[in-house]
Amino acid sequence: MTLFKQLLVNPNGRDFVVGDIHGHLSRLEKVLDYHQFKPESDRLIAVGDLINRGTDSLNTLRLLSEPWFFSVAGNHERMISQYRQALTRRQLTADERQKMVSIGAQWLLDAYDALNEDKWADLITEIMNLITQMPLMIQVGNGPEAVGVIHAELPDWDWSRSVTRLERIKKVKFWDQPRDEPSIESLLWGNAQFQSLRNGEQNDRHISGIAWVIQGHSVSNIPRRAGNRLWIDTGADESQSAHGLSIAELGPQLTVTTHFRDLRIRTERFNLTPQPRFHSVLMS
Ligand SMILES: [Mn+2]
Repeated sequence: MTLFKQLLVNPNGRDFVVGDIHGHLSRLEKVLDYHQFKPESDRLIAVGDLINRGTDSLNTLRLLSEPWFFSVAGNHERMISQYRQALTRRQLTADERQKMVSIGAQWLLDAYDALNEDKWADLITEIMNLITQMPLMIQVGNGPEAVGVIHAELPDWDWSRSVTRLERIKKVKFWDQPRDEPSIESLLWGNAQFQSLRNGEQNDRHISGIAWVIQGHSVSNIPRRAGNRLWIDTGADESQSAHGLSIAELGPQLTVTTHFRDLRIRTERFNLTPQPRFHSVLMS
């Protein structure tokens, strides 16, 4: 078992990729209804950060048990896993409790404080079992038409090299160990590429070896594209009407629909531009 998951092309239905849900399950359900999502044939792949801040983190996380639902892990799932021992033993320090509050994990603290020993053991075991099955990279399909899904930022400009890097780390070991794994940390936390895009820097570089890389983590009012990288976290957990939940339908074009809090809906289609054959890196 590795931290990379490959899905074959869906022969029977549609594939969607959704931005950071952060516990907003009822909003996700409305979005899926709008797109006439069919659980018997369609699939939904999430960019991670299923939990924290919203009103129903637990049942959002439980979507991982559904045959039609897949997700990479985000930094929020990672942070919870890093408190695994203290949570399981109910030995959170005051500082750790404060940290849980600050990341929006009050839902977990409430259960931690309220449940009896058996019920808490069952719940934290269930939560950790769900989190520790999550991969960090998902690839849908094969070859140049494949689409990659990650949470934050790829550690390498080549998709396959990033997969190789990831596969050096054992899944069980990654999720068991609270310490960071520097070689892949950007997958969970990286924000530099998005910042450079925001600063208006010319940066339409492509990730080679993949058609698209769809990612979340960095919040923007509308989906943002650079090269074949597409950020779709439009801030589902933010209270402002300018924010909402974005969902991309895979196909010859990417159709990205943002469902804003004030019920506005914005649809944008993205065509793949030809990928440069040579990288300027070769000149250096
Ligand atoms: Mn995140």
